[in-house]
Amino acid sequence: MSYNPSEIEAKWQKKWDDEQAFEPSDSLEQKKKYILSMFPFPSGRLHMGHVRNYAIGDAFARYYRKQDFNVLHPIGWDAFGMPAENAAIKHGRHPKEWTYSNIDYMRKELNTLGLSFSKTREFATCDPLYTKWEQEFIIKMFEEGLLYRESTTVNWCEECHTVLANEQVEEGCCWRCDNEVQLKEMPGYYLDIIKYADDLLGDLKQLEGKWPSQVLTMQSNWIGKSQGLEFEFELSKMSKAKLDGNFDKYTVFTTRPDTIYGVTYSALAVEHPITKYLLENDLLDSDIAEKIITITNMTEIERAKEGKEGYDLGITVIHPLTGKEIPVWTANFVLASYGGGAVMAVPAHDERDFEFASKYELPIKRVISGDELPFTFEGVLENSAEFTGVKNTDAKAQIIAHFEERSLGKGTTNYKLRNWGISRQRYWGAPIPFVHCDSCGLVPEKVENLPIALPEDVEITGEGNPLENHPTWKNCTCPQCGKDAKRETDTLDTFVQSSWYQFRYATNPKKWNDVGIDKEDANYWLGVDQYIGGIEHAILHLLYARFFTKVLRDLGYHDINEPFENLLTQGMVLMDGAKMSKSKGNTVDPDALVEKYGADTARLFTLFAAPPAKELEWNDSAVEGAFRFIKKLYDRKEKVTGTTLPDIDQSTLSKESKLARVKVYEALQKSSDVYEKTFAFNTLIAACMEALNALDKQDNADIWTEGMYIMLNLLEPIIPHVTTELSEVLFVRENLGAILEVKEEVFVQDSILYVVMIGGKKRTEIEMNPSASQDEILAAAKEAGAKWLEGMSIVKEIVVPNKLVNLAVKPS
Ligand code: ANZ
Ligand code: ZN
Repeated sequence: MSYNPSEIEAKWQKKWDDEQAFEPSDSLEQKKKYILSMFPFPSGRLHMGHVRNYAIGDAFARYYRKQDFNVLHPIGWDAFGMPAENAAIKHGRHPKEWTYSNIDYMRKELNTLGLSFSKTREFATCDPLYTKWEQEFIIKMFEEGLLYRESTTVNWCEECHTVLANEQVEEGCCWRCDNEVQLKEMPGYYLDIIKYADDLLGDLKQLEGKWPSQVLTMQSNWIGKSQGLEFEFELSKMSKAKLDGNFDKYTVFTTRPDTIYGVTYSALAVEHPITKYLLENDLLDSDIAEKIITITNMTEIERAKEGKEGYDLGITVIHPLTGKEIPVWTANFVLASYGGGAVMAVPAHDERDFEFASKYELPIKRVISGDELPFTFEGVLENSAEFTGVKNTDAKAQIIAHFEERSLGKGTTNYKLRNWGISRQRYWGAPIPFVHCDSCGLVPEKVENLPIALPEDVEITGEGNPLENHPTWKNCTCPQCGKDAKRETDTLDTFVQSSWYQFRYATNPKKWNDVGIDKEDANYWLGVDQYIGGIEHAILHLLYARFFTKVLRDLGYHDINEPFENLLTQGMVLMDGAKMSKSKGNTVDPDALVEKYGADTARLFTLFAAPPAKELEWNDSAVEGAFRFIKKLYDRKEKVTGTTLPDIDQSTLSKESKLARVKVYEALQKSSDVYEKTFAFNTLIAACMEALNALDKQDNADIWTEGMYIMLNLLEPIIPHVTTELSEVLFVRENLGAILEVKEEVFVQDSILYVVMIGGKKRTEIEMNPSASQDEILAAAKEAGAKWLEGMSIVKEIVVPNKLVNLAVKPS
């Protein structure tokens, strides 16, 4: 019978389904592995990126199951979000109907890949039962002061009609639709992630060697911790008067307190309250006011592209140490949202301040000795009163202490990280469970009323927030005083759902009605032993999920510090060097691939064609090659004569059989390293291919039996259908799965093959006893190569142990 993947795969998929073969045990005693591939968004169809992600995850899950671990390998759906609403607008489908029908379709597609997922733990994040617990967490966070509502300038995408988190703005454009992002003042809900900045930064240490270092660096830069001095600039008398007594002083943050005596001007953000006051009260020249407003309307990215630009605000401040008067400007490079939105400028020692001072002819004062200006290196202070002569690296702490002693300022830490804006003005999301009451203000919904579900009868037009436009949904009573009140119509950012799903899977589904996260289950299953997903989530999802883990820990839901113990970031799937995407029309449909070659081929190809972290280039002939290998493996079942591992006497074997055995055991030896350390599945597969070729060059039935037994074991996590089928047909199944032992005797060689190179060319081979000396090897090589040495004299002799002899020659 020839290899028929569709028959074999259907048979085993049904069997696995019927037996519920991949449910973890309820017992929390056994050694465990939690293997998690990032869950998919139910866009409608699987793409090759999914196949790769899930093939990698499944290989881990099946490998550890074979080693008798209790394995949790779940799947679910990241199911809220914009595309569902776009489908509603474009095709008139209800987001809920669109989402759940996509899930049904994609679940079938996943099934045809033979992935060993737990079926009882599957959920979609739009399930009301999931929303219910998420809303509870949100309320708890509010009660703990970690969540607040505030009106601020936000990133607004007009195309998506919603606010975006800073993390979702890429080069000034919306990460989803690429539309240019605008700044807009509006109220929203924020999570105080800055409160956890130090914890998030510090714990990156624990992940070293377990996460790609590039991801750790990106997270650390994103958090962007810097230490320095915070102090206040007092406004001059004249300036206070100009500002009608509304302002006395403002705060600045500097990482270079050592340069304090070199301050020659100060600059405020265009959004700074003082700049605003001057603008709004007509205290600036109209042409300057106009230019400032132009800057206000630009995004940070646009401002950066413009080059340094600023305007004298006509006010001054007093230098805190010298008492000198300093001009105050507004400048487009000062960010409103960082360090108080104001800076002390030191043109002599900062590139940016130097450029600005040069452009506007502001004074430049050197306070660190050195050569050219700006001088941005370490050195000794000058022109700095009692600190003159101190090394600038030492002066930092001394000047901070000086400020602190005189209550002029304090040493502080600042973060680039902004608090996480979680409000979205969209329908297809989890409602933020708050109520606006005229008497009580902002009131959280009562926990017993959760979930606050979405209304189904909505009109989705793309104009405005459908919840806001719904005629009745937002009318409610205040949970506190019982008077008429209005429900919040913002919904949660979908990244909130993916921040805690790892805990939901870990919670035994028998408890899903009663708890969001079961503490004992969570403590047993987490951290995730192997997390697999795209590098595009290096900041967003991974930072939020780490943050949620810490918050939920502090709220008492579990005792885990880090959610994802080990992280593998898979590379992209490319076609002709470009990312596969619908818009480029260069996608390969996994369904068609599975239909033509079978799931095992699809899986083998994705794991063989490249190491998992590298990009994977689509290649038709590699797919063919994967298929041929599986077919050959299948066809060799005839060679197997025993039903279990035979006893083999190494001394009776032919040279070819010994070599085949070496190749088989080399593959076996590789296996645990590949699954547990290097993840280089491609090398394990290549080793199996070599072993099969070597087996083909000999005819010992025991060697075939042993070789097939071992290879079926090694390949089962990668191509589970055909290997399980063959194991069932050929072997006593119970034995398969036991940890195989590497037999060292196999590698003891009675002779070593040396390639003999003469004059740079491979000429012949010699077989040497492993104990042969260098001289003996050289002598044998010269004898075997005699005819190529005729008329030549040897100028150099090299013996590479266990490999080759190289004789360099010239005509004699
Ligand atoms: C004076 C100075 C002198 C500075 C010098 C640097 C070099 P990081 O490391 O990124 O935290 N700064 C402070 N607030 C700012 C804002 N809202 N927008 C733009 N720039 C701001 O950078 C902190 C430094 O960036 C601060 O130290 C401040 O300039 C500037 F030779 O103060 B520095
Ligand atoms: Zn009330």
